[in-house]
Formats: sequence, C-alpha cells, structure tokens
Amino acid sequence: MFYHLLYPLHKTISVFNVFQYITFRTIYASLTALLICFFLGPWVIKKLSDKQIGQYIREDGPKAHSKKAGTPTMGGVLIIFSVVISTLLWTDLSNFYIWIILLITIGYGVIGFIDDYLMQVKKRSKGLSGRNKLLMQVILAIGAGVLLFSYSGFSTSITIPFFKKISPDIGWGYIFFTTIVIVGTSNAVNLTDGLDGLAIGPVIIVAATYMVFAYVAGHIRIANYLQINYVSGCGEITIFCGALAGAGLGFLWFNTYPAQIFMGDVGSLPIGGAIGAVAVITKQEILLVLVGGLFVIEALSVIFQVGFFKMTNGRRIFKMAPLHHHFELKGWAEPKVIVRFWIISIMLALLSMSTLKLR
Ligand code: 57M
Repeated sequence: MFYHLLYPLHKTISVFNVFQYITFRTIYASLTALLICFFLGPWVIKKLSDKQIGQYIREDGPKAHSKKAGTPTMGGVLIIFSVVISTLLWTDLSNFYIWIILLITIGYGVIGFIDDYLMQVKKRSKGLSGRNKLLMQVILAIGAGVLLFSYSGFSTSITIPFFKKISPDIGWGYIFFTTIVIVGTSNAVNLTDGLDGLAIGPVIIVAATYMVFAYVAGHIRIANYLQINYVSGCGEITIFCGALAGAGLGFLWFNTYPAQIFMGDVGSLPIGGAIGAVAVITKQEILLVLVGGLFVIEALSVIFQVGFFKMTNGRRIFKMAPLHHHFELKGWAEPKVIVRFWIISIMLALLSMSTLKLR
C-alpha cells in the first residue's frame, strides 16, 4: 500500500524514491510485523487467558510438560495478523505471487483456526479429523499449484541443488509437486511445534534464508551471475519473508522458554504452508529439504517411529517421537534441546546458502 501511495510522490519529493527499493521495504516490513506482535502480544495473551483458551496437555507426554497446562494457545492469530498487515502495507499489491502466498497463509490459517477453535473453544477432545484437515490443505495447495501453472510468467521447471545445468521441466506434474511441498512443509512445522520456541526459531532462520533467495532469484543480473533460475517479480517475496521473520521474532519474545503463549495450529499450519509456497515460487523447492532440514528430521522421526512401531508390534526407535521428545526423555533440559535444534537449523541454512556458489 505504501508502495502505491508514497512511491508516486517521488516525482515531486525525491526522498519518496526510497519506496521503490525492495531492500528498504523488507526492512520496514520486518520491523512492522515485529512491532505489531510486540505491542499486541500482551493484549492477545490476556484475551486468550480471559477466554480460557489454554493448552490441554496430553498425559502420555513427557512429565515436564504437565506444568504447561493452561498456557494460552492460538497465538498464531497474532503471527498471521502481523504478517498479513505488514505484507499489505509494504509490498507491490499488483504482484501475482504475493497473492498466492497470502492465499495459502490465510487459507491454512483458517484451517488451523477451525481445528483450534473446535478443541479450545468448543472443548471437543479432537479438532478437525486428521483426514479432513489434510483434505482441506491439499485442496488449497492444488488451487495454488493450478494458479501458478496457469500464470504465463511462471516456468514449471525445477531447480536441482548443486546441478546448475539440470533444471527439468515437469509440466503438469508441477501442480502435484507444489502440493507436496506446501502440504508437507505445513505438517512438518506443525510436528516440530512441541517445545517453547522450537518451531518459531527455525521459521525465522528459514524465512531469513529465503529472503536472500527471493531477492537473488528476482534480480535478473544477480540471478544470471549466480546462474540460478530467474523468476520475474519474485523479488517482492523478499518483503513477505522479511515480514514472516519479523513476526517470528516478535512472537518468540513471548514464546521463548518458559512460554507465555503457544501458536496453535492456527500458527503452525499457515507458517509451514507459506514457507512451502515461498520455496516453490523462488524456484528453490528441493533446497527446502536442506534449509528447513530440521522440520524434515522431525517429520522423518515420526514416520520411522510409527512405521517401526507398527511393523514390530510396539517396539520403538526413539524414546518418543517427534525427535525433540526423545531428547527430553533422555534428560536434556528443555532449553538445551531448543537451542541445540536452533543451532542445527542455522548450520543447515548456511549450508543451503553455499549452493548459490557451489554449482
Ligand atoms: C502437534 N502438538 C504438541 C500447541 C502448539 C503422529 C504423531 C507423532 C503426531 C504428533 C502430533 O500430534 N503433533 C502435532 C504437536 C502440543 O502443542 C500444541 O499444538 C500446537 C501445534 N500444533 O502450538 O498449541 C504440545 O507441545 C508442547 N508445546 C510446548 N511449547 C510450544 O511452544 O511446550 C507446544 C508449543 C503442547 C505443549 O506440551 O501441549 C504436542 O506435542 O502434542 N503427536 C505427538 O507429538 C505425540 N507423539 C506420539 O504419540 N508418539 C508416539 C509415536 C508412536 C507416534 C511415540 O513415539 O510413542 C506426543 N505429543 C504429546 N505427548 N503431547 C506424545 C505425547
């Protein structure tokens, strides 16, 4: 909005020229989202507590979690609100990709909200059934895939990390591929969200990493120099990533150990979905396995644990899945698990950045 309202004024007052720059708008989008979370946080926590939207803690979980009972949840509303407002304020709203990402963010936010609402407000022991939740996620992701596929400026070739000369065009298959990336990331972030700040920390790291990739992929000269797929218009996604990183930092202020608020599905599902959409649009889809490697490790720990559990009639690989529970049960203090997982996430982000040169 500022871009549309203020940039045209540069013809009379040159200082408004600054609103054309993606870097400038990214910085302010981050700060806007951060400050919205920061200032609205205490109010949201109070409102959720007044409405008794507090977390129910499963009895079969690590014992240390019982003291978390009643912590306000559904804090994702705050994250999504600040990301969306900041994006609307700072991006070029004629940009097609921004609307695709907002579609996924808001759509997945609604799915997560319904799930949380049924559990927390209606006090149903289960929210949406797993199958219905997945179905809604898939429908929305297919919608995004079809829109991208039909958009004339968007190519259906994918980037294979480390192999700059190989970029296969998968045509219609791109819709299927987009769906897997978006739905998979959404659920992987959801599984990771089980300790204070454990999910939002890597979300900030991943958003900051894709901030770089979006800028580079949307800048024809830098993209050509680094020999990566150029995506015209995807530079604006840098601003969305900035807003997500900013909102994440603002939320972490309250979600850090010992958490005053949890994000709930209304946070984890849309954040994961949005990251998946960003990876698709910036044409760094497969690289997300490395950038968001922590989410992948957590999801794999569940897949292996459940698979092994079923195959062996109740034997386990880990003390408990997802993986963070395993380390908790081994006796690591919660902050130790969280910070060590963040360190791994930073390492993976650095490695993934190296692919810009290692090609
Ligand atoms: C949601 N939700 C947290 C909070 C958060 C298939 C199976 C592995 C699925 C998995 C599962 O349901 N995962 C998805 C994980 C929950 O957090 C709420 O949920 C939101 C995210 N959707 O925002 O609202 C609990 O996590 C803790 N928490 C924090 N700090 C935070 O900032 O401490 C969350 C955020 C909260 C709080 O305690 O209540 C969750 O863990 O439930 N299921 C599991 O993760 C379960 N694992 C399991 O059953 N493993 C089995 C195998 C065979 C599948 C095994 O290994 O034996 C565990 N979850 C829990 N207890 N709570 C098991 C025991």
